Amino acid sequence: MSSRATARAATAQHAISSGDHVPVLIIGSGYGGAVAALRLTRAGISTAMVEMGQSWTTPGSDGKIFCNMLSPDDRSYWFKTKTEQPISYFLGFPIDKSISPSYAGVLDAEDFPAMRVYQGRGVGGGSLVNGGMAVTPKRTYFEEILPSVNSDEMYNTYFPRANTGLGANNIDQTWFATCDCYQFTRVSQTTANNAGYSTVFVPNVYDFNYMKQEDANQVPRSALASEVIYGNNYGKKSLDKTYLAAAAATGKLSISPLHKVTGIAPAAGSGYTVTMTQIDTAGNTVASKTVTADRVILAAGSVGTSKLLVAMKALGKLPNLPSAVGTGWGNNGNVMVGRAGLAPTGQVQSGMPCMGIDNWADSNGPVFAEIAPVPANFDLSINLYLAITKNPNRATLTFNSSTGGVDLNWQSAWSQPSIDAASRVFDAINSKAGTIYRTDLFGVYKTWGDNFCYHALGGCVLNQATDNYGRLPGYPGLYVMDGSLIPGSTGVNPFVTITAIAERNIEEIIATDLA
Ligand code: FAE
Repeated sequence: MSSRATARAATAQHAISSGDHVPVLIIGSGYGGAVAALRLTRAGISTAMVEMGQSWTTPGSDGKIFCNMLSPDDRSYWFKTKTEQPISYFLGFPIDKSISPSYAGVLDAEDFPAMRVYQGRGVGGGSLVNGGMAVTPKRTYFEEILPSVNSDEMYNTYFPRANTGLGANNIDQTWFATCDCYQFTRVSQTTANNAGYSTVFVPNVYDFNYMKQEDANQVPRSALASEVIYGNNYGKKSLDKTYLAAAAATGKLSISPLHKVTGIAPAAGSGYTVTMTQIDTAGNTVASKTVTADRVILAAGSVGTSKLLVAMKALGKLPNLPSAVGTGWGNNGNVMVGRAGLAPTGQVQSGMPCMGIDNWADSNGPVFAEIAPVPANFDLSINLYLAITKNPNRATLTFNSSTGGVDLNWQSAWSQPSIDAASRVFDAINSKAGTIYRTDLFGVYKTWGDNFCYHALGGCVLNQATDNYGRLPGYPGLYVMDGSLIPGSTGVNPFVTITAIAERNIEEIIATDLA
């Protein structure tokens, strides 16, 4: 433990210093931040990035940077002493495990009263922990959710640019048809197709050629070794290997990990004063810093950016922010569900999903259901799904003056439209296949995982809380560039949408504001 902490701390040696003045400061290193960093640095602009999580570059005592899902240790969670797994029960019994010490782990499970929001923490944000599914939204739905955005430009230029930058690739369908590690997907596919639902292959940023080599025992295993939500040691093209690596190669990017921004206010004259706390991996405060920046890009994710802006408005630091800041938050209609499958689903399951059940065209309740693995390393004959639904409910983030924190008012009952839509699909599949729901994975006799989400979106919606390119009105040089711009739903897994919108917005901002 101590050798790992020491080695990792060394990666922060280029940390931003108190009193520094920088041309551009990016808060957060997920998709929006990484795109901004690459395009700004390629335009010759020196850019400083601060990230509350650590830089995941140094192996621990086991020789691995990340732990796997079967043996979670302190690296798994952001300052917890017990895992908070999405599937936290099995056969009705709690299966979360103790982890210690409390540590700056890679996955945060941030709890609000009726919603747990999973988020990545570290240089690379959510790309470190996600399933890598790189899905371009359906054009008609994109036009519905973001009507102010020119969809010709998006589908001709920015979605292709995003997919290239992210390194999205497609599975070899011949290999898919026979490999053991996607047996669970084939079982789901067959039962869905038999019930009349179509299934689609989806691209992923995990290198499928690497996965094939894993399968052939030619390289160390990652996707086939139960590595996903606590990080992948090999194979995945997370942002630190794509956008951020390319930005760093310009020599114009500095990244300060373990720096959490706590305040933003206009500086005397122009620009912004940004306050931040530097911590060590045990959570101790190392330094409190104040820097100034000509321009600040908030890329702290839907929850992170919304919390900062809502608090700054309420505390009078950015009092003129629009009232739409903090509104329009949604969970992309996420609900999780398991089926007890009749056919064996395979002992070794790839952690990277490659297929979805596409029932989005159903006007009674659109569903796009990711066929998710259960990487338990033995055959449980479970079919698991993360269903993305068109849930109209939206929550608001508000400042709580008694706690000093920001609340999210999502209500449990608001997940019902998601459950209704997903049940239509899975009731039909179960009925045709003669299978049943698992009721033991999300609680005791609880069928739906409806109190957590992977896809937090909104809170600072494009063309509502910002202008049509992410500029915050009344505050020149202050921008939003992440999932908070997307109005609570995008109909598929969201990071391609976030990346493409960031590509579009930063191009306009560089051309217009920084020329
Ligand atoms: P994000 O990637 O969350 O980056 C924000 C960064 O800002 C984080 O690194 C934070 O630590 C940092 N930060 C926050 N507050 C502060 C602060 N005050 N000071 C400094 N730094 C701060 O934001 N999406 C897909 O498209 N496909 C998938 O297969 C998929 N699977 C997922 C699986 C899991 C388990 C999870 C949790 C998410 C998954 N997602 C998936 C969602 C996806 O990762 C998420 O939408 C994006 O990461 C959001 O990108 P942002 O740039 O908005």
